[in-house]
Amino acid sequence: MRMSRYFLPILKETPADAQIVSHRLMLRSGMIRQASAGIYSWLPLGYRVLQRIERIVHEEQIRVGHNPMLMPTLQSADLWRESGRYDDYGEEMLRITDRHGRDMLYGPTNEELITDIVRSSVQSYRDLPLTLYHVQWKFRDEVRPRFGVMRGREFLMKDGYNFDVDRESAIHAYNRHMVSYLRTYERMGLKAIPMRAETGPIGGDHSHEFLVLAETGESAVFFDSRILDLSLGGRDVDTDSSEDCAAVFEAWTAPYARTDETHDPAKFEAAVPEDRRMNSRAIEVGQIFYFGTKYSEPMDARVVNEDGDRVFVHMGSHGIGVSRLAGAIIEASHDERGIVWPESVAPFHLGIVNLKQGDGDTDSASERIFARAGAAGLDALYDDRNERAGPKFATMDLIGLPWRITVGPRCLRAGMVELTCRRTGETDELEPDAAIERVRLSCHGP
Ligand code: 5CA
Repeated sequence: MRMSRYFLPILKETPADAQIVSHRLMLRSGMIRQASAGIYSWLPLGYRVLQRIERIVHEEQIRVGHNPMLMPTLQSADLWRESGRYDDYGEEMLRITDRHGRDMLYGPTNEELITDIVRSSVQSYRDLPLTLYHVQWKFRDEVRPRFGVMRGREFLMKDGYNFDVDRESAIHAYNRHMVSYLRTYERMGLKAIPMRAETGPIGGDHSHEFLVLAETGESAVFFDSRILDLSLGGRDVDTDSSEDCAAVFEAWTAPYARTDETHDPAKFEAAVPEDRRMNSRAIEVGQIFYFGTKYSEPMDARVVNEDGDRVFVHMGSHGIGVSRLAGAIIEASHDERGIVWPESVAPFHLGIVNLKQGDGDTDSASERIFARAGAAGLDALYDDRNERAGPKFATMDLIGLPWRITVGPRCLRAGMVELTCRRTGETDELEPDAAIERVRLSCHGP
């Protein structure tokens, strides 16, 4: 992409109403624009990030055998009356009436709709276990939408639903989701800690939230510092094995880790030596639930089990805050100059800065690097504007691309360009092809 053709409405001033750094940086870098309270347009730069986050979520879901699909944003109120949640959900639900006077709603979540789909087509235990998911916009009429995309009214969520013949199988699904979520967040460069949680309007008695530590987070958290040493790394967990998934669950839930909603100070002190007791603020980037037959009973979703009995299916649901993650990643990764994107979710892998636009040599060298980067499978943003070096560098630093190749007349005379790493600030002089190869290796591996 050429900067001269790109819609990148950078703000010079820090927006006064943005209280936290991710919100400020998303507005300043032209990633999002508020449409109304808690509702945002995703401008080209932000949309790229959102798509990359979504893609990682899909890849990790598909990797463990979950079925991607897409349900609508608008739902009929009838299904929600069946489960009893139409009245229970309260003012957070946006209720709509269509021209025929039928009650509709903008989905805040999809337990009812998916249960309806599954109950009408799945009759036997042989069709289970089954996990279906989608990534779709949700609407919750939050009393206090704030912090930009962190607590929006309209937001993008991955929500998934497992259907199992009994509790044992559903617990495997729960633990498998824990493995898959840990992998998902690790790929985004985040340390997300599972913490025992309340279940709220989704229901059930078994739930964990995933929290990313950040000073600006909405949750207060209390945990054993040992949990910070845990990492799945590249470790291959066999997610078809309930033992392997249970082992990950045990390891990650053994150390004390709770949010203010479930925190028990006496237990904390008894379980964790003083020098390991930590408390912090954190952002909730996902939550998993096991709620047994809470929906299948009122909605009569049953299958015939091995003994020939018609039993209610056991269910759980699982959510990842896809749009919230864009903010959470910035909270976890920025400096005084702007965003520092992890390579896995960066809107472009690299920026190319031409220091002397209009000069035959720097122009042709920059064009060549731009073409080579594309051929190497790298997304590059080429700053081909007739601007001074200072503002060009400031823009690249603000939007936080992991790598920058600077093409200037002095270096070029020696056949070299500068390669700068956004995270470390380190700069090396290299031949153009070597610079591209270094970026390619870093972003895509050998
Ligand atoms: N049905 C279940 C799981 S599919 C569910 O709705 N879970 S949830 O309520 O916990 O939401 C899942 C994730 O969506 C949360 O962990 C959070 O990361 C994100 N989320 C929830 N509310 C908002 C909001 N107002 N703005 C942005 N993200 C949100």
